[in-house]
Parts: sequence; C-alpha cells; structure tokens
Amino acid sequence: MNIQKCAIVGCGAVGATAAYTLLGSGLFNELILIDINRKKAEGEAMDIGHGVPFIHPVEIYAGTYEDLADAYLVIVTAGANQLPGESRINLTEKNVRIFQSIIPEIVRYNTECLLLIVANPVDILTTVALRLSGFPPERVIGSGTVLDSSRFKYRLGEYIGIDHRNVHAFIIGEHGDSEVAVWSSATVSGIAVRDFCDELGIVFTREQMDEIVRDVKNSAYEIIEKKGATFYAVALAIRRIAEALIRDEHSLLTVSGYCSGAYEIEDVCIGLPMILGRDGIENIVEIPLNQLEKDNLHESADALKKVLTDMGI
Ligand code: 6V0
Repeated sequence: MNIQKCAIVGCGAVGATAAYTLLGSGLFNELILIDINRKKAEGEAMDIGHGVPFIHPVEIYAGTYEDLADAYLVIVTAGANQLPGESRINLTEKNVRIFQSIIPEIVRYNTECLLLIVANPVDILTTVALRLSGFPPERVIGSGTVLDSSRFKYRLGEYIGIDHRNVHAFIIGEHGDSEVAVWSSATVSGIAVRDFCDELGIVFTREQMDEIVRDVKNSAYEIIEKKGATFYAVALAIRRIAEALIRDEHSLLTVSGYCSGAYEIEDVCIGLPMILGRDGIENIVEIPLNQLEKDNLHESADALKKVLTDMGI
C-alpha cells in the first residue's frame, strides 16, 4: 500500500475541488482522477497539475481503475448532484446505481484501501459501499456530518463573535434533513455555550438556537439555490478527514460509519463522533445526549434504515 497515493472517483465540482485542495495539503504525492467522462478527468488533471510548480511535486493524472492497485485512499464523489429543491434522499436511486458500477471496479484492483464516500445521500451510499465492497467497517468511511458540524461551528462562532475554532459542537445523524444538533455538549473552549453567552451578555434563548440550527440545515439548499452546487467547504472537510487518516491523528470527527449497537443503533452507516487513524475508524465515541437528542438521533437512523428497506438494500 502506498500511503501517499490517493484516488478520486468523480471529477465534478466536488471531486475537482477536493483534488485541488489535496494538492496543496502536502498529504499525497500521487493523485489519480477517474471519471466516466474521461475528458473531464484529463482536463481537471491538466488544469490542477499546471499549479504543481507553485507548490511541491505531486503527480496528478487521469487514470483508470487499474491505477488504484496500491492507493491508500479512494475518495468517491461520483454521482448525480442535488437539483434545486431536491432532497438528498431523492438522489438515492440514481446514485446507488452508479455505486453498483463503481465499487466493484475499485475492489477488483484494490482490496486494502480506505474508501471515503462523499456522494449523496452519503449515509445510504456509505452503507451501500460497505455491502458492495465486503470491506471491514473500519475501512468504509462516509464524510457524514463533518461539513454540517463545521457549518454549526461557523454559525455559532459568527453569532457569539468568537473564533470558530474555539467552538466545539457536533451535528450527528443523517447528513441531511433529519440531522441532530447536539446542544447539550456544545461549548466555547469547554464553557457551555449558554454560560459563555451569559458571561458576555449575549442574548441566547431557544429562539436563537432554533434559528442557528435552521440556518445550518438549510445552508446546502440555500447555496445550491444561489450558485448551483456546494463544493469548497466539503473539499476542506475531505482534506481534514484525509489528514486525520494519513497522519494517524486519532482525531474525533463526525464521519459516517457502520453502527452495530453504539447509541443503540443497528446495521446502518450514520454520522457520529468517531476516532480516525491510519487504519480508518478506530472507535465510535458515545457522547452524552439528552433525551430529545437521543430520540432525534434514533428517528434519523430509522429514516435512513427505511430508505434502505424501501429500496430493498
Ligand atoms: P457533479 O459536478 O455533477 O460531478 C459528478 C461527477 O461524477 C461528474 O463529473 C460525472 O461525470 C461523474 N460520474 C457520474 N457517474 C460516474 C461513474 N459511473 N463513474 C465515474 N464518474 C461518474 O456533482 P458534484 O461534484 O457537485 O457532487 C458530487 C456528489 O457529492 C453529489 O452526490 C453531491 O450531492 C455530493 N456532495 C456531498 C457533500 C457532503 O457533505 N457529503 C457536499 C456536497 C456535495
């Protein structure tokens, strides 16, 4: 396995931006771009590659599945995109079919890599990738609610007027409409958000909390309505996950991984705080939740399982 070799399957807005972001990260020295539209992959590899002399040596090229043979990380961003007003769940059928063609091709040439699933609906497709690949659960990782947690921190930091990096707060559950904001453990550098706001004389009631969560949940729809797609922040989320994996950081991130009993959730991939290291998911961490958060998380898991059952997956 070549730890510095990464592949991206799907070179649309998300895949190409992720490639560009990874190029600057210094994490990999070989990046393979694969797309059903070969010309698109070639064009992106050329465009991004021409920036290499400004950064550091990275071999970036349009490849085939055969080139994946010893890649450490395979990122899957191939799929139809969310149309304005379309829920992520509506994308499911189209993207499951795409995965049925992609995942067996990856496995044909590489049975040892880590799979990072980004295409939506990401929790469903991570579950599908897990089943199609036959990989152990720790090696099939979805981007989950990593982006949503970042949006939550961003919005909270903006409201409080504090460095977003001092905000520690999770969004868990489905990456989508049923996701759950974990207010009960949200802090500013260890101080409960409400106490922090009281200290600074900032109004912080249920109304503000609801508005912040509404903004977080609607942000993808709003961006898609305004510019057609979201790709910058998710590319940084991909970079952050890749960094935690390749550097063996043991970082806690709300990726989507296979749940078989944690949080009393069975047999589905869902976004939860998980520790990531070189070999993938090391642990699912059960953070304390209040009763409402628990109920909402179970509803979210049930919603995902219903989609899988309805589709006969
Ligand atoms: P896009 O710009 O339409 O790109 C999709 C790419 O996939 C295109 O280049 C296609 O040619 C390619 N493709 C389609 N079928 C195949 C196939 N069988 N094999 C190889 N390549 C194929 O979409 P965009 O890049 O904007 O989005 C990609 C996916 O990411 C979508 O499902 C989005 O919903 C999802 N996102 C996930 C996010 C997350 O947080 N998990 C965030 C944003 C977008």
